[in-house]
Amino acid sequence: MMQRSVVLVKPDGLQRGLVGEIIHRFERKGMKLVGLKMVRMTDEVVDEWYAHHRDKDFFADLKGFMQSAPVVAMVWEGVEAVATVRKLCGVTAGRQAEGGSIRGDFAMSTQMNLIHAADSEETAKKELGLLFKDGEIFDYDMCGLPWMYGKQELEKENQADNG
Ligand code: FUP
Repeated sequence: MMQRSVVLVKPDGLQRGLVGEIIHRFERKGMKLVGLKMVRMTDEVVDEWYAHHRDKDFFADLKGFMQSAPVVAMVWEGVEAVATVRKLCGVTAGRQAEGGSIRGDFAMSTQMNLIHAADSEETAKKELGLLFKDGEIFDYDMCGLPWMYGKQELEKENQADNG
């Protein structure tokens, strides 16, 4: 199975009308959308999601922000999806993010940086478990796949599955 990454369009992205723009970027890149939903993040989910930030001085603000409107949660699949998605997002601090990245093009802030992306395959699995149920992740053939990757790249993924 190809790697999966979890992405959230945060409340600022929803409020600013950037949901379509953000989805479009991953689509154009050639990634496969396998899960998509709108959710309000509960206390429990935010605490787990940002467990590594729970002691930071910005945590209360971050939590309030993440719960200030729904988020749009997505799961994107592709070869090395986690790193690829992070690259498209740009670095955390919007003002420092490179032009051409989502944050670089649309964000001025570190907190209001429009988007969350899993930082490792392990985190992606944890996040997927927090927001998606069985049956909310879809397995289907993407007709454009042979035009997104070379044969050897796809064979390598299949070998990883079988071994
Ligand atoms: P990222 O992995 O890019 O989402 O970044 P971090 O895990 O470092 O931070 C998670 C979120 O905490 C950021 F999206 C915004 C918030 N944050 C702040 O509000 N202030 C900070 O100084 C650092 C992070």
